[in-house]
Amino acid sequence: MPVKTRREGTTAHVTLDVPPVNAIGRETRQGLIDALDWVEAEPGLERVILAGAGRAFAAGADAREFDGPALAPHLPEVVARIEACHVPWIAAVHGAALGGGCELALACRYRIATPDASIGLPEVTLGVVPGAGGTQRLPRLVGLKPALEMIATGKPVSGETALALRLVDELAEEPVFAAEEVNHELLSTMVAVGDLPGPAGDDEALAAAREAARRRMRGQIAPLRAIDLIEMSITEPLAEAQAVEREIFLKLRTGAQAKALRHIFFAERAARAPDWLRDTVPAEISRAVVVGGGTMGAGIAYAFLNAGIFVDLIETDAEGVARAQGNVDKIIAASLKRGLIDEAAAAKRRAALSVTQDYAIAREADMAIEAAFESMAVKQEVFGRLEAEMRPDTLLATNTSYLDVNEIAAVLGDPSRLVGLHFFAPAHIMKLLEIVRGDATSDAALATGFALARRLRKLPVLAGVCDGFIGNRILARYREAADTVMLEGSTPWEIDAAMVAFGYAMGPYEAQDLSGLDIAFANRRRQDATRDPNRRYIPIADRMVNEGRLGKKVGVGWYRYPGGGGKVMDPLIEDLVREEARFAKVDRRAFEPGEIQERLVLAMINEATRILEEGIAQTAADIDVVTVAGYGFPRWRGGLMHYADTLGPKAVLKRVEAFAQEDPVAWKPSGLLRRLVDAGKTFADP
Ligand code: T1G
Repeated sequence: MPVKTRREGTTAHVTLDVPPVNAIGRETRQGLIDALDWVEAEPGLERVILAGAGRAFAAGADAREFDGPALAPHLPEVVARIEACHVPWIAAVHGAALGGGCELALACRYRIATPDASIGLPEVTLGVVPGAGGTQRLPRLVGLKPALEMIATGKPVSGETALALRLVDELAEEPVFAAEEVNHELLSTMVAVGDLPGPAGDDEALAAAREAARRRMRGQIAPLRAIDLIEMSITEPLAEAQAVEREIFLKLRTGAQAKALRHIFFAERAARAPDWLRDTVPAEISRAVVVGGGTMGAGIAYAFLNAGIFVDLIETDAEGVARAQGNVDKIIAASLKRGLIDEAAAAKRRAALSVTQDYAIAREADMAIEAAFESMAVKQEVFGRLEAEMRPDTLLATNTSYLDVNEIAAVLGDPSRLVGLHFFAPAHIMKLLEIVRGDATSDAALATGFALARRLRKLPVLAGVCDGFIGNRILARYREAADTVMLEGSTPWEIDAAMVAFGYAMGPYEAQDLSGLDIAFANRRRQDATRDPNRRYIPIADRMVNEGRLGKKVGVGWYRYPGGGGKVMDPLIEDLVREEARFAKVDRRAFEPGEIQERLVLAMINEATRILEEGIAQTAADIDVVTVAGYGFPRWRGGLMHYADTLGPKAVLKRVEAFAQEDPVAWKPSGLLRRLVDAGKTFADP
């Protein structure tokens, strides 16, 4: 039964019970209608308390229903009946009251929440607008500006903030008990939210909200539609405005952006240990060694400290120890400054960290991860020392972003202990974690890696061993395609602008300036010995490094950064590129943004199909999680392979074959791409 009802004296309890988070599907809506019928037939009731079983009030409409037709009874009908019910309803909120869950609470006469509840209308993050009156009731209750902030960004508020906004009437650690105590007279005087007057107009706030939505959620339709609806709440009667809201919701729900955002939402939740690991018991990790206290090592250490894991950070010498301690302290101070932790939590983290040169401390550890210099010799030496000290059943992990995990494992007496845990900088913030399975990696090591990812609240994606695993291998093709377009006629800023127009927050060249051109340079040098001599090589990025243009950190890269400030175009780059084009005997031509986007994205898609074909990635959805969570692919396009499916394998193959006429090596279509077309399958098909 998705909705449970019981009577206690003059109180009716209506409880949503759809594990794990009370998503509101058709059966739940019908259950609420049945509960309303029951309440309206029961004599002598004075209040109805609406609550959620388990860890949430209600996570909102069941988004899995959005691909099909809207099924009666519809949520607006449920909301309207609750609001019109002759017995006042009280929402007793704990955990999440989001989307339709929040709209149910807005239909109630009175709202009580726990201080740490999460209340909001995040529909735009799924590419839709609230569809059960949220854009009309929330502004009536909290005013125009708070409603604009909450709905157009989709950000929920805590119970504490909700009280300050008057979104809830009371805070309580036990909302249901508090609901039983609400004064009956008070309850009977509460006005239905839908009967409140519309909010005062504020053209400045509306303009600011639209400008923010265009900037922060560029290319997305739902936020701007939501603002239009909120603006209607100022002047239009509820019924008329809600009809428009419902129409817009139904239209967006089946649109490309909503499908893409729903896809990535569920793909991220499917990013977990593969089924075949289900019966493998992961090791318990309470103490971890991190070798290397640079940016990555300190970030990894802090991610562990955040998860309540004790960390022994090992560095090579006293200077390294001091630097590592400083790096972790900087992160703690930044978290304090941003209000992510309080002083007590900061002290707890400091107390759970030790920084040392002494590998003997590894004897106490349940696992070790190295974030040492990206050199095979250095990493092998580190693992040799760790293995000598650690218990034989403990996990050994490498954070390498490129090096061969099998070669690293080769120095171990027991290579089955080794797994790649590829974090992304900043490691305590970026959610993506590539879990790299070496030839010898045991199921136990993998299971522990996935369990650790869950504990660190990361998005784990299983990757096979190859140069760059999943994300960096696709990134290398993206950059190669960009350099090719640049040599043949474009500029870094034209290419960046094209990819920003596609939906990236920043283009490939600005991104390189931020990360530093020397990292990729070092990787290209490492690949020199094995690079395909028949593959066209664009030397421009090498020349940049050789001329000291390492990126923002030195004030000049693909752009100049006068005074360490923002990027400015540098005419010298155009001369440099023209000269390299002359050396390469290339007749340059102009490239339109659309063609730049197509070449760079298709290059990534073609490489991604190779990654799937080789089993380096398990599914197309995994590649979507990697590209969105780790490489800035526009979330509202669903990820690289979801986007590829909007084009279709047939269209992708046709264009890749056209480009292959120019360069048969770089644009060789993968076998999988051809097979999908022949079979009439999509990239998402298993
Ligand atoms: N629909 C369907 N399934 C959902 C769901 C939803 N709205 N929310 C969560 N799940 C599933 C999720 O896929 C996972 O499944 C499990 O629940 C636990 O989720 C009409 C139109 C509530 C903060 O956008 O933000 O209402 O993997 O792993 O980390 O106006 O889930 O176990 O099989 O995320 O504790 C608006 C979406 C919908 C909220 C809990 N609501 N959900 O986080 O658990 S549109 C949202 C969340 C709408 C109305 C409109 C989070 C959470 P599985 P989880 P969590």
